[in-house]
Amino acid sequence: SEKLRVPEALTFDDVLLRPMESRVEPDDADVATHVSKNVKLEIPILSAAMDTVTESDLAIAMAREGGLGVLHRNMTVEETADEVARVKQAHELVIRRENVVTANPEQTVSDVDKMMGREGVSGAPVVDTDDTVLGIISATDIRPYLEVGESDAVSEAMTDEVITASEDVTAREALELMYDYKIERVPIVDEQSRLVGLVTMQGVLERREHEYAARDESGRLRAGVAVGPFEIDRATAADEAGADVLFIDCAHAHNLNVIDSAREIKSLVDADVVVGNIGTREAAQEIADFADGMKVGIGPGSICTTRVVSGAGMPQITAVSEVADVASKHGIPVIADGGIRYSGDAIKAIAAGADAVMLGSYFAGTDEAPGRVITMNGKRYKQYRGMGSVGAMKSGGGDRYLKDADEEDEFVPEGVEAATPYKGTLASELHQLVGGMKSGMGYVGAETVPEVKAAARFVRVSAAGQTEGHPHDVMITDEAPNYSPQ
Ligand code: RVP
Repeated sequence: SEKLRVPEALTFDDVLLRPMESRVEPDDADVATHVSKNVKLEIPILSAAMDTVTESDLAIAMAREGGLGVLHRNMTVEETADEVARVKQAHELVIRRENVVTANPEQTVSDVDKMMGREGVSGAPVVDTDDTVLGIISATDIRPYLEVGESDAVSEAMTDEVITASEDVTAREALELMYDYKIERVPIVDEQSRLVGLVTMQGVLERREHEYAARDESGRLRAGVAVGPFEIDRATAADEAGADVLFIDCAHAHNLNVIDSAREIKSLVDADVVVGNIGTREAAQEIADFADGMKVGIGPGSICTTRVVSGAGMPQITAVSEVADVASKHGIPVIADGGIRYSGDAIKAIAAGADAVMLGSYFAGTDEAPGRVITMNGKRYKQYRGMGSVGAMKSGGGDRYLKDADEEDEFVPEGVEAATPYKGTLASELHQLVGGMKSGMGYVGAETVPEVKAAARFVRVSAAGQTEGHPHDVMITDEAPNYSPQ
């Protein structure tokens, strides 16, 4: 029958990149990309908005490495605003006044010593009651006093010729002051010499270490936030807190009620609005007039049971390429979300037309992800669960998936709760991921993400070819950092 003349849809393991003529050395490949119309990143990687993946700690680490963390929404609107603020304020060159530890001139030296220990700082500006900077006191100033004069006043022990700078100081200028005067911290003052912030040597160095960090125009780290399709309040609160990109977080964004609401959210916020998830060209056409980005993935996630439970889904390579066909005509970036197990999958997604990729399980095992390390049978794991799992829905997973029940046994979950191997730092995981993607760029002879999208070609892989592609007929004795048998 006509109905059974069905089109074929492909996923990662069905295809390989065709090796092509190249002069591209992987080290020279440039992976910078857009995740949404107005947000460009140095690496094309996002972390999933899941409560076992992205909270502010991981989002900060992602942005420092050049990617983007998307905060999950299994929390109150106030908590979302706080989490966004934490990311935006992390690693600012100038620590703001409210976060600067200060001393007052009448305090005793031993008092200040204890306070600095408690706060984990090794120096503090000394200010009087109206915040005028009188001096600066450091552990080095204090040390001799602790032996012979610990009840002396801070005003005795402090350095009172303070080198200060104004708010518009650059990292370079601050470093020069520190070098010239052999100091480690420079108080930032207003015209009345009142303290408004502090620049520390550690802060400057940290910033230089992360030259590719994702930053907004004013130098703050970038933050992405998931918002439910009907959560106008969370969207506006996240926007006001400084979120750079809002992600409409829905399992099926080709729902016309969702699209109406997403359009309304877009009209209310300054942040870019990425709409998802979708998996077809028809869905892409429906949102092309207002979306700043399109996120693709109906059922590919490692913890996702949508395809089994609902019978619906789109294998990810086909889904990405259908959406990209439409999005590229409108200049809208595409994010491939879910199902990526290896760096090879990530570069295949880009070859199929994505501008960036989003991963959950890949990052859930890192130190920066929420949750603690658990040991089972002598191996270390971290918890990883679908946002449509019973556990996540019970703790308020929102309306991403059908949730029309109060009782646990009434939920119809579309995800599972699982554990994923413990992996160490996010930075080392990202290093492997991006390194592998650059290697792929070398094989296809493409030096940039747009070149991969335009030039890469696929070949179809048979079951025998698939087996051949993995280690075979050997017993692995030492695990590689970027490969584990599935
Ligand atoms: P993966 O990287 O394969 O672990 O997939 C992560 C993605 O899976 C998420 O970004 C999200 O789109 C999807 N997800 C999250 N929860 C669920 C679920 O419960 N079905 N799916």
